[in-house]
Amino acid sequence: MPRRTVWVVGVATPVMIAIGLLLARSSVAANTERSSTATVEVTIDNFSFNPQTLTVAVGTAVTWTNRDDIPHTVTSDDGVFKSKARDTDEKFSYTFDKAGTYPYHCSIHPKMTGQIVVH
Ligand SMILES: [Cu+2]
Repeated sequence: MPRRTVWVVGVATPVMIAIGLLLARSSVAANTERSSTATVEVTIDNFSFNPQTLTVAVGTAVTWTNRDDIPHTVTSDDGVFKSKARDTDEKFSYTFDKAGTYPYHCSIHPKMTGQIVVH
C-alpha cells in the first residue's frame, strides 16, 4: 500500500466512526421526544419505574410493563387508577383523559414511585 493510501484510511476510519456515533445518538434523542403519541410505555425494572416522570398529552394511553422477575403494582396515590399485582411481562394500561399530575407507586414496594404529567 502506498504511504498516501495508508494516511487516508487511517484518518477516514475514525471520522466515519464519529459520524456513526453522532447519527446513533440523534436517533436516540428523537425517540425520547416521542412521548406525545397515542400510546406510551413505562417499564418497571430493577424496582423502578422508567421513565420516573412521563409527560404526555391528554387522551394518551400509558402502558406499564413489568420487566422484573417479581410482582409489582401500579397504584395511583390519589386512587385514580390501581392495577392488580403484575407479574413478569404483564402489562397495565390507563388512559389519561384529564390534564394534571398523577403520582403513583407500587403498593408492594412503596419506595417505588413515579408520576405521569398530563397536559
Ligand atoms: Cu413493587
